[in-house]
Amino acid sequence: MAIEQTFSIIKPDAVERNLIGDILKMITDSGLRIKGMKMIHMDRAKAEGFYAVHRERPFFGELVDYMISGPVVVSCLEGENAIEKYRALMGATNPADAAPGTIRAAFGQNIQNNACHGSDGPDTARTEVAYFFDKEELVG
Ligand code: IDP
Repeated sequence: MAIEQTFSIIKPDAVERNLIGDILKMITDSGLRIKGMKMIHMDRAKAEGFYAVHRERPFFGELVDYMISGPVVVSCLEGENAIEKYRALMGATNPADAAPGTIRAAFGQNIQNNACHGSDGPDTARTEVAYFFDKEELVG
């Protein structure tokens, strides 16, 4: 199976509740490696650009408000089948539907404040990693 990279965000609700370490532990326990990582506080333009694909959805404004409500931890993760593996580890978008043992089942609060983001495919992964990281920041 191919070695892939994917993009992760530990979202503001999880950072606020001091869950960075717990979530990173789940990520590294899954075998994924951290290629690059930083804590940032997005401004509105950065968050709107990141979620541009959702611009027409009714929750877009609230989603952007939430994503800029506090700092987040962004990372580039690497490993075999990393994109699918991380999506499975996160669980369903709505924590109420997320399987036991997933990050969102453990730490998500509701369909919006769901603790983490992960890229949904190879093209998105490439775009999202490049949106937050320069090449020289991917040192892992
Ligand atoms: P994903 O994060 O599981 O890929 P998407 O459908 O791409 O899910 O949605 C992006 C983010 O938008 C979700 O992670 C969540 O924070 C938020 N979101 C999705 N659906 C809703 C909704 O119905 N109400 C409010 N926020 C939502």
